Amino acid sequence: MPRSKTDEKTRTIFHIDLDAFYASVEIQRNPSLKDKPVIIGADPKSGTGRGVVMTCSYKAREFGVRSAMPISRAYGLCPDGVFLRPDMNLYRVVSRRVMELLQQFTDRFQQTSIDECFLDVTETVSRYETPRELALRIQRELAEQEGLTCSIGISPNKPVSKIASDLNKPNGITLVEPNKIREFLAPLPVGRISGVGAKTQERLKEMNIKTIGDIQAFRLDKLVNALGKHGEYIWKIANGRGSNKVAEEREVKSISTERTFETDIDDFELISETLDKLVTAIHKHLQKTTLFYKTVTLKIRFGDFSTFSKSKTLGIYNNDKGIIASTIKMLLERFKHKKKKIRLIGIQLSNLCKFEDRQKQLTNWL
Ligand code: TTP
Ligand code: MG
Repeated sequence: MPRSKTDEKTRTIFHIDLDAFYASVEIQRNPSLKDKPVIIGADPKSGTGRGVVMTCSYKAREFGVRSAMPISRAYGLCPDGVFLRPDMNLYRVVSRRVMELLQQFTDRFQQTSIDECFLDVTETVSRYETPRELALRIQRELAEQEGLTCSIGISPNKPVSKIASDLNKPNGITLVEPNKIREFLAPLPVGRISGVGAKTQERLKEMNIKTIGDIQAFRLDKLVNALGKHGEYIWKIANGRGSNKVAEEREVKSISTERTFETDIDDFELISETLDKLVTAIHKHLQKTTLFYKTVTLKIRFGDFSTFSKSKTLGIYNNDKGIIASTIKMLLERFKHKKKKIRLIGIQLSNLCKFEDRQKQLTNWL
């Protein structure tokens, strides 16, 4: 049976992984840390601390510090390093903004961890000279908008792109041409395949399999006999036949944006100004989608971390900026009687529907 055009088409999958993510966010927040060994994790307590390193800057890696290493060992290797406790809230907020930025390059997007995602850019690359041009553009935007760097792996499938993104860190781009996948993989150790941990590596070693090339030379049925379904999974990846399915567009339940003030404030004029900026930002985001909203929510967190939100559900779906602004103004009035200083304000649009669905609804009424 002839295969459809899209089946035949070699897909272009990007795997994007941010470099030294938590450490890079800390350097972005405090640029005086640039070029210093920055280590995020438990308190080293002058070398007696318990707990581990979560990550560290590339400068710290020059001293031999690595993720998951005991913090006391890291202190021994790099006693003059800048040791910081993690600020997970900040990393989550930055991650969300980064992922929103990356999603703009395709609607086939799949986030796989706080700092990693796949993009199927098969359609997008047709607007660029080469896939590398698109990768450079993504790196540039990330640097300009967030001051962060990332490494990008490019190939026709997810597992190979993931392996590739790790090979030229930091700020690297590694492209594997479709007809060179097997030779690219062959010299790499089996542990490079995501999902091949210490236990599987041990089993494979017993069969004299150390590199991905050794798997390529191994018979599929024998590998399945030894490792069951996992064997088939590994064999397919080794032979360039891993999955290229990047999850389809997620169903977006809400769009939100928020801002934490440098110091807690009660100046309502400044709060209104900030809200105007948030309205502009959220509306800009909305315009990039085909979504309409029905519910507008204002969130406020006071200096004591107590958090409240007030919502208004409108009579109709719409995508109007003025309505967001006036609804937010109205909701803000309800907070004015509280005489507390404000730490954070945020806006959310929810009860979303796609423009196409809305048209369908309208025609149903005709
Ligand atoms: P990674 O992407 O594995 O690491 P990284 O971004 O710090 O560095 P690289 O340049 O090599 O990609 O993980 C992303 C974040 O997840 C990392 O910044 C901190 C966190 N993390 C832990 O908390 N514990 C761990 O053991 C690892 C590996 C990561
Ligand atoms: Mg990373």
